Amino acid sequence: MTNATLYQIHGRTAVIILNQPPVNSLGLALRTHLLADLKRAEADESVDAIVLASSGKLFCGGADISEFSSDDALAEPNLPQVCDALEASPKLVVAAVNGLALGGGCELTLACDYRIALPAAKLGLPEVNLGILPGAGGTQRLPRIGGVQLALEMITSGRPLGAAAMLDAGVIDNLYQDGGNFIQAAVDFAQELVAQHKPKRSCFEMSVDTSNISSEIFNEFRAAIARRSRGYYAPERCIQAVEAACELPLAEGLKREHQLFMECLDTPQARAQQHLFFAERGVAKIPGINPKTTATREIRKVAVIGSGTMGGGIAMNFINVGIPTQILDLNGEALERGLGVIRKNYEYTLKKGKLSQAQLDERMALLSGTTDYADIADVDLVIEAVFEKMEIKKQVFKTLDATCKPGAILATNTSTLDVDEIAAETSRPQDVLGLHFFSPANVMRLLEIVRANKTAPDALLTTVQLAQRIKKVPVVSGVCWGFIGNRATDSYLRESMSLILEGASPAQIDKVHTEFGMPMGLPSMVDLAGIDVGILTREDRKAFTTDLDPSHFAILHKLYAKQRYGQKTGRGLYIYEGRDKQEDPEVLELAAEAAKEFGVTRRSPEQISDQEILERTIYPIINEGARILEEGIALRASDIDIVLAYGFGFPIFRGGPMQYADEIGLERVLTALNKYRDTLDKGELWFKPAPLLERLVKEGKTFAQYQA
Ligand code: 3H9
Repeated sequence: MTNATLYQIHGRTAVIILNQPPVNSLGLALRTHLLADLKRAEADESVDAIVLASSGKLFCGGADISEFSSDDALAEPNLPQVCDALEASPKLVVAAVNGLALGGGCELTLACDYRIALPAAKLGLPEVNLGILPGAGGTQRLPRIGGVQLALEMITSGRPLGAAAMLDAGVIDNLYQDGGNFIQAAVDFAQELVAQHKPKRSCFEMSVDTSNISSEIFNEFRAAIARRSRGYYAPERCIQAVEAACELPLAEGLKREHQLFMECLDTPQARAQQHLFFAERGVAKIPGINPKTTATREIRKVAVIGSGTMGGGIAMNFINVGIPTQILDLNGEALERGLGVIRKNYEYTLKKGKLSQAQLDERMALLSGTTDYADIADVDLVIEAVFEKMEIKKQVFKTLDATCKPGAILATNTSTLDVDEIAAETSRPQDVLGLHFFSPANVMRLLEIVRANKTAPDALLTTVQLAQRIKKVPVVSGVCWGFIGNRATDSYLRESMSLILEGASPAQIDKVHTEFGMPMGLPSMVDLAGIDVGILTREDRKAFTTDLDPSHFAILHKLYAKQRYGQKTGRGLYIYEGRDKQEDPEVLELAAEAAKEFGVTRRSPEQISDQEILERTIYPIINEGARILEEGIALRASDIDIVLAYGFGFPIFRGGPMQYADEIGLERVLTALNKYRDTLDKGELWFKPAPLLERLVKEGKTFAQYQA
């Protein structure tokens, strides 16, 4: 067990070193030690300055988030008290910021008198991403030290800023670029300040400089972030806290901050966002596979089969991190086109100033194309991204089996097909798995890794770690139709379409979904993705399952027959003029026609409530999630949450469907499912509660408490 802090004396300077791996999160033990060290230094007459430093790679990851679910976060000494003590210390205190200083870590530095930093250091207040706001003085001290605009931007975006930018803003006082011993440099800096009789700089004696800001700044800021903060509770409270900093003396402002912090902390949103924080860090843990004792395979070279949008996007992930990648396409022209698209993508990023010409050249140099399988014989990983048809995929895997070196991992990017069946085409099923990227593959963070029946543990672990290297969040799924995401959301399409058949308008459904927090409603999403694409995917699914009910697809088939494919043809479930859409009476007529054909009872839109739309389209996702969990397709409920939140637009502030269900209560979900099971024509088929859901309700447990 290490000491939470280290205490050293360097001449007349006491150095307090945060020493709580992995990220120096400011739990009760660290806070207690830090405060005790501060008192010790203050009591030592031979000490005239104090340096606060870190023994790790980063300075401090902030408050211990796991304490927020108990009373420990506010147990004394709490973080606001520690920050106040640093600021009130009679001795000069210097923060030595060697790396990331986030949240409470950044707030510690703001409570010090001066800050010295390494060029790689960054300061950030990411609390808003956890559904809260900086609660240890950050909203009051940052506007005083760095100005209102900077504070608003940092606190509402949660994005950290580099040391150079913080130097320009006056938050960092000294950028140490010499490459020597940083703690010694901080000690020297502190002693220089003492020698120059520099004063302490307490925020208690500072007010926010409002001379250069418009009186409208807060409302302008509200308007500027309205789109990205739609549905979120914390961003508005962040703005109110900074507003308070401008209006109130520090002591009053800190009280207001605390009040707003507590309001945020006690919301379902804060619980949801903190749940996703830990869920994201839990996904890579695979029961039965110990990363310390399982040797992984080295991935030095990658090949992607197929040069379409998906193949190109997948390839970019690897060249972005320096892994040479070949794209294979049997059609030379398509290959050239695909390589050209990748170059254009990078040129676009260059134009936006987010990539240099040298980086672009470096990346393109790592990319090559071929039309010959013999050229990819020596790669360590192949990802097939050809047309979503089983026969074509099988042919590709037969060829890969005959061509690739032993030990190469052979992956399919299928989004729905049976990976066991694909693996069976090869003589090495232990090397076969699914890598299901989401479109656009170079942007979306989610990666479903499909573990087939015979996939070897080391092949699985290799791809999980590789996914992290290319900055994806990997979620392991078992084999079933649609894996975790497409399977869980299948009902979302089905019920939305059924509701239209029964008399709801597409706009009514869109409204309920966007109010729930989805980026767009299902009908708009269908039009954007393309009705033709939806129809083709359904044709493929027929090979995998037998229980399909054709009625809910009837309306889409009718639109497809009229070549109304959605936004791209100007008509789908809506009529489009550019991006503007209008309701189309013809769609309602087609729905009535389809309802008649399938014997579906129609109701007027007024008879279909928002509550019914919400329950019928969202609760079945939870129900299917329960089945996915019970069957062991997902390793834990939080993995399903990550897939839905990162890959399917489930609102982050709801934490994914399983967390949402835990929050509103599983009994409520079960009662609603039973109601629709008993009252709808197809109720028995589509609303039968999952046995796991029934069991958890009976036991009074949540999905989070479920252990397989
Ligand atoms: C706050 O400060 C509130 C205050 O304003 C007011 C209070 C009154 N707490 O991400 P990694 C764990 S709110 C607890 O894989 P990396 C993490 O779960 C806080 N645990 O490493 C993981 O555990 P495990 C504001 C934390 O190098 C391990 O550490 N701060 C915390 O890729 C390694 O994490 C933030 O929002 C924490 N604060 O990235 C920063 N941080 O090994 C949140 C990490 O068991 N943290 N853990 O899975 C991060 O953004 C990243 O973790 C960080 C390191 C960039 C620091």
